[in-house]
Parts: sequence; structure tokens; C-alpha cells
Amino acid sequence: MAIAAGRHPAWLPQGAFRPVGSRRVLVRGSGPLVDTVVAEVAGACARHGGTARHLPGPAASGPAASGEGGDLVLALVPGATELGTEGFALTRGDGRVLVEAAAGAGLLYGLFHVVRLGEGAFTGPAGDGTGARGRVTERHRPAYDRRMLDHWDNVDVHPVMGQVERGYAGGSLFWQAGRLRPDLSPVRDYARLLAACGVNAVAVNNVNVHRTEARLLTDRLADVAAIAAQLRPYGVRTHLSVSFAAPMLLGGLPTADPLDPAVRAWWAEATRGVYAAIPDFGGYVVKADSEGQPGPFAYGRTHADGANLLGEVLAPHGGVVHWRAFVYDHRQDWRDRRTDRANAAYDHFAPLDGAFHEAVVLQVKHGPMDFQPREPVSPVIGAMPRTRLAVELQVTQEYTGQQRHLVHLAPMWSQVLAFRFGTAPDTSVARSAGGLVGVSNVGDDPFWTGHPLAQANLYAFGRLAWDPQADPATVLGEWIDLTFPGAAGTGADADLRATVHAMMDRSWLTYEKYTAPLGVGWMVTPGDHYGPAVDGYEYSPWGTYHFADRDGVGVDRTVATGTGNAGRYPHPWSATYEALDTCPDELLLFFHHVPYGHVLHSGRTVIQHIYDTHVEGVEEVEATVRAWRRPGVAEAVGADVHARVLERLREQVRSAREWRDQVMTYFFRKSGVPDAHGRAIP
Ligand code: GCW
Repeated sequence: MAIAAGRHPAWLPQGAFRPVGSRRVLVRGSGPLVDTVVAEVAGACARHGGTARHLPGPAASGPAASGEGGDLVLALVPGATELGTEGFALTRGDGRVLVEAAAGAGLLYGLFHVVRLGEGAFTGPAGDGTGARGRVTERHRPAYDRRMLDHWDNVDVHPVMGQVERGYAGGSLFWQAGRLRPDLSPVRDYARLLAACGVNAVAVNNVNVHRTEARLLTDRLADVAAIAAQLRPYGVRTHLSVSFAAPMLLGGLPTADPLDPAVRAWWAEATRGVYAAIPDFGGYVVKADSEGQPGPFAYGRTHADGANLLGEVLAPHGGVVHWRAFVYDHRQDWRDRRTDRANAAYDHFAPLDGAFHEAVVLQVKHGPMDFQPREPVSPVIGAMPRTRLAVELQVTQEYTGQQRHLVHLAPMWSQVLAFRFGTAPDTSVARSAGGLVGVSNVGDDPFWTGHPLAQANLYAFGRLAWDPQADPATVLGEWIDLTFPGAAGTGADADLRATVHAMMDRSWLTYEKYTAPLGVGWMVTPGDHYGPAVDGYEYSPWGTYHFADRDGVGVDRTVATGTGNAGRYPHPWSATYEALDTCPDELLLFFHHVPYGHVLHSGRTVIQHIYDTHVEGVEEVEATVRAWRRPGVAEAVGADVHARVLERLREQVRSAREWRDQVMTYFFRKSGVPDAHGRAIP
């Protein structure tokens, strides 16, 4: 098993398998995913000089299994139901490792965990943190049953959005100019990478379902089945975005009214067809009544009516519908200061809590707006305890530099996941959610993600979906060690690790500094969303404003005088956000319109904060470029990676300077306030 030539191996280079492949390995058990484990182990051993054995019978549980001869034993123990279908137990010490799992998926995740631990799995201290000697057992289970990536891939090349909507990594892995790709082997490699970071579900087409894509549900279902066949060996289930108007578009019915019996019968029949072709199909994804997509509002029905129809037809087959909460009015009037896009999902969905079928998963973007570099957590997530929720993150860097800028997103995501609506731990975003969904950043680019270092975002997404409490810096460290194993253990490697950490750990905060300030967001070029246009959306119907004038800036979202958004949060957040003196600096302009001279908790005025952070942000990007050009880095990461990253960093510097100059100039002209440090503002 190896990533096909011509593509960067990402976090599965052959060297990462050396610790496993150079040992005596025994796999016990049988089944499709066990076969994958066997093939992985056999490939690694053939390459690195170890020996691989396979005994198809299951093992007895406990130490007996470990004495069966092997430095690494991977054993299916069907009775170990406490591990679930994806969990595994890892026993190690004395140079030997035993992985036990109740099902094939658990064994596969256990194998990739051993790969992640590397040589340390066999030689390092046992991992219970107590320093105990001898053999120690750890148990690992994913926090969420579904850890999913949504691909915004079109089948036809869209005249404006291209092959992949908001894709920054070339074409689609699945689709090419209207057809299924003839060679799907990269999809198999992709599934392998996903299993190695913990992702187990993929939606294969854009949530904006156009005419051709709608047909994937019926007459082009064979294409979806072909993709599913590639994903399945790595435990990844296939999902499909469908059009709510499918009964009309594909079935010739006069309506898509969710309460119409003919519509319901049509969906039931279509869904039977899907499961006949793909027995382990995961379910549908639906973007309804959103940015022009059809939905139940056309029939005077609620989103519960719409979603429940699909939940009901999927449930008998074990599927779910991911119903997106991204519903807002994109025909707003900037003169109207009461309507607020930040309120929309809450106002549409919170009143429906408890009304959804059990096979409906409401998929909520992590913030109330749209994946800006800084937003508060969406109040919807805290308001629907009787609804299955999945939190949606944007791995593709639409608003965070489009994989031309180096922005490591895991620190933002873990902050979101750790946010607590109340004081108890179970009020955290991580605990309120039943699943995590990421919009994929992958395409047919040789580095998978355009910017090679953006691979770390995909990896971190999977790891946080497995364990939302994982420390982002540790996860980044894992990714560095796996991806660049050539230099492992040498002095140069420690240096590389430190260099990459220094470049990436705070890169999200750097990006925040040189773009839109203090949580207000946007200020991007309309349409493609790349680069600065401070007033680009200011008078548009999309509902994304900053309201800067000569006296001040920010959106008044208070209950007292604004749009009332602060009041959508439970206590104490409603009060925290409502009051100027308690609102956190980084969200100040999201919740308040303030004069330029307003003094932040940091002690700086708003205008001086804008000047200072924009200068600092550019300096930090310049330092990042210097770090990447240090001697030894190119050798440690490979010339191809080094060159591609350098090319992207150069563009990042150019773009960051453009952001700095435009934002500083804009606010200097508006406010007339000079920079306290006397720097020249263009
Ligand atoms: O961020 C916006 C994007 C759209 C996207 C939409 C969504 C797929 O600009 O391109 O459409 O969000 O999440 O549905």
C-alpha cells in the first residue's frame, strides 16, 4: 500500500510505516476491513523487511492473545463490545504492542495509531502518563460516530464556481467535466489518508445541487456506487447531496411539497434504489431554502417538515439526512438595520427544537455568519438540546486565504469546540454536537490541498473529530512527524519541527491581524472572496456589513439598541456580549458599533489596534518566509514541497501587504486619526 506516484504521500509516506514494517506482525480475524489491515501490514513488511502473518480466526481476549508471537499483534476480539465498532485497545510495553478491536474498523484505526506513534510505540514508555513500567493498556474510542467531509465538488464545471466550489486544490478527485473520473485510484488513496486521521464519511458532491448533480440520485447512481467502492475498504461511508426539488427535477411530479403523498412515495422509492446499489450508503445532505436552493418554504412548510420526510425514508435503511441550518435572506437591504444575518439560523431553527425525526442531523456552521476568521460560536448550537446536531467547519480556506495563505485552523476549531454555553462541561460545543462535518480542502492537486502545509488542516480536522479535546499543537506535531519522517530523530529534525511549529501555531491569529479587525469579518472581494475590499459588501444584499463612518465602526447587535443578536445567547453570554465593558476585544465589532477612540481591554484604542495589528500581521508573515528559507528546511521537507510553499508564501506576503495598506488607509481616511507611532499610511 502506498500513495500512487505523482502525488505527495501526505501523512502516509512509506517511511512512516518503517516501525511497523520492520517487525514481526500478526493479524488475527477476518472481514473486509481486516483484509485492509492485512494488506497494509503485508505491504509495509515487504518494504521494510519484517514479517506479516494472518490467522483468520478471532483471538481470545486478553494477554493470551499477545503471547502468540509477534512484536505487533492486531487481533479482532468480537466479544470486546465495550470498544464499539471503531474503538481499539492498545497494550504496550516491553517492546511489544497488542491492538485489540471488536470490529475491523477498530483494528484499522488501531493500526494507524501505531503508525502515528512510530518507533515510540515499541520502544517508548507506555502511554498512561504514570510512568508505570511493564505493559499498560489504553482504550481509544472516537467522540463522534460520524466524522464527515463534505465535498463541494460539481460534476459539471460550473460557469462561475468551476469544478469545485470554493476549491483551491485543482479539480475534483471524483468528477471531471461532467463525468466520473475514469481512474478512481486517487480516491482509494484519499480514503486511506482519511482513515489514518479518523474521518469515516464523505459527501461526494456540492450542497448546491445543479441539474446534472441532481441525477446522481437516480440515473447516475452508478457513479456514486463506483466512488463508494473505493472508499469502503477504508471504512469511509458515502453520502450524497440531493436537491429538495428532486421529485420535480427527476420524477416529473408537479410539486416537491414534503407533505404530498406522491412526493413521499417518490423519495421512498428513490432511497430504496440507492440502498440497492450502495448497501452501506450513509445518507443525504440537503441545503434547502438557502442561496437559491429549493426548499420547503415554497410550500408553506417548515424545515422540520422537509427534513423529516427525508429522515423517515432513510431511517429504515440505517441512513441519516444532514439538513443544513445555513438559511438566511440573501436579498437584504443595507438600509434596514434590524434584519441581521447572524440571527437567521437561530430564528429559523431554534423554535423547531424537538420537532425533528431521529434520522435528521441538523448541520450547523460553527459561527452565526459564514466561516469568517473570527466569529462567536453559533447560538443555534446551544439552543437545540433535543435535536441531533453536527457542527460544520470549513477546512477549505474560502475566507482564510484560499490555500495561498498559510493558516493553520486547528487552534480556531478547538477554541470553538471548547466553548461552553453554560458553566457545566456538557454545555460545550463539543458535547452539544453529535458529529463534526468539514468542508473538504482536497482536490486533484499533486499535494492534495494546493498549499502543502494545508494538509495539516485536513489531518487536524480528522483528529479533532475523533477527539475534540485534542491539543492542536500536539496534533500539528503528529502531522509534522508523520509527513516529514526523513529527518526524524536528528538534530535537524528537531529544528524542522520547531520551525514548522513556529510558522503554523499562531498563523490563524496572524491572518486575523492583517484582515478584518475585531470580529467584524468580511471586507473581502465580493464573489471570489480573496483579498481586501473593505466596502465590497457594504451596500450589497448579502447582509454582511461593518457600518464604518467617520465616527466609528462595527455592528450593533445588542438587544438594547441593535439587532438583538446578543440576546440569542444564553446567560451569561447574552450579558457578556451585550455590555461594552465585558465583550471580548476580539468580538467587539461583531457585537458593537463603537467610536474609533474606544479603548479596548488591551489598553489600545480601536483605531490604534487596527493600525498596529495590520503592521504586526505583515511582519509575522515576513518572519514566516524567513523561517521557511532557513538552511536545511528544503532538504528536510523535499524540494517539491519547499518550492510550492515558497511560491505560496510570496503571494501571502504580497496579499498581506495589500490588506494592510487598504485597511489602514481606509480607516485613516474615515477617521482622520493619525497613527500614534507616526508610521506613514499610504
Ligand atoms: O460560504 C458560502 C460560500 C458558498 C457556499 C455556501 C454554503 C456551497 O460562499 O459558496 O455554497 O457558503 O455553505 O452553502
